[in-house]
Amino acid sequence: MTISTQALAGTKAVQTTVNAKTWTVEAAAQLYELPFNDLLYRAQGLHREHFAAGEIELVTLLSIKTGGCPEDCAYCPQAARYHTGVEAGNLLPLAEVVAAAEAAKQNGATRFCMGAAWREPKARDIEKVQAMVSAVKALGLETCATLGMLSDLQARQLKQSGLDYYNHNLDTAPEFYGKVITTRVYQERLDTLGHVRQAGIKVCCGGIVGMGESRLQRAGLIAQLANLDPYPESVPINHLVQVPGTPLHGAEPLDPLEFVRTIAVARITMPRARVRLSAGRRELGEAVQALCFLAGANSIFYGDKLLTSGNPEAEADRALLAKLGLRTHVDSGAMS
Ligand code: SAM
Ligand code: DTB
Ligand code: SF4
Repeated sequence: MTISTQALAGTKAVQTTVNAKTWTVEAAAQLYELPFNDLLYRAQGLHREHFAAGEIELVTLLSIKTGGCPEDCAYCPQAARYHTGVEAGNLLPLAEVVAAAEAAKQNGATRFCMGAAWREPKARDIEKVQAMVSAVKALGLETCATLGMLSDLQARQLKQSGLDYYNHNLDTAPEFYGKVITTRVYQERLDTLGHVRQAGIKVCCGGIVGMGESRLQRAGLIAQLANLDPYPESVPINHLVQVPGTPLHGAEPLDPLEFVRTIAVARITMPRARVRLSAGRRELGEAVQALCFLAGANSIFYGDKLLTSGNPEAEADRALLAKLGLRTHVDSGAMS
């Protein structure tokens, strides 16, 4: 179904395809071109149609296997080939993961995401991660993992142990992808997402902006995500964290308002998804984050650390949410 929408009074008409399944890159790019206030107004309106206004989900990350990764993702401090000062470690023991999950729950997180710096897990790794997933789930937390590429069998094994979400990002538009990663192709990412979906695990899939891509390529990423059928339940939008030693360190910084626009376009094209304001919040500052919430972001990574890099202190985040009159997922009793 294609609907012609008069964007807002006083602005030019914008032809928007609202077929839940098809967003052309051009239609996503047209949203980016809207006057800033009109874009945010529209995103906030849609947000309120589908979610309780002012309710934010808190997700805590834990790196269960840090560094030493064989891949060449140009943004990533955990790739073995770059000299970033991140030391390679082994898979954490189960007890350490459970202790971190208990602390996250205590602090108010509702979802716990376990990340590993792997290209793909080995069979023996999956067994260990399965035990972690079951133990975290038993604490009453939603479970998420991000372990690299997954086979069909591995996805089913993770589902069996109680995995609710799997995070695997498309990262950027297909046209820009080869400038960022050469050790695996776009289609392999789509294949993993297919295995996850097929296994009945909810999909967490987003990308990174600020890597030197064009606006059209940002629109291309969002269109790819929105055209996944169905689109992801969770959409993490990362602002590149520039880490010394990675090839993308020193990239031209993105205008923060362009980041806000990206959140708004994600909200409009994927109205029922949890849009997560992800990496890079420390660098964005409070005012830009407030605009992101206005643009429809309703989830954050919560806790003093992302995987290897810094995140705002949990206490500072609680203060920010209070200052903005935002409630957490737990306060509002919602679990989706
Ligand atoms: N190794 C697995 C993989 O690549 O799928 C899982 C972990 S990986 C660190 C998860 C995601 O974190 C990446 O796909 C990327 O989107 C994001 N990420 C990594 N480094 C980042 C950085 N410096 N800035 C922003 N996002 C980053
Ligand atoms: C996602 O989209 N962002 C998170 C999570 N999924 C795994 C990771 C951000 C990593 C930032 C760099 C680091 O801390 O190493
Ligand atoms: Fe490895 Fe994942 Fe980092 Fe790429 S993003 S280098 S796959 S840990």
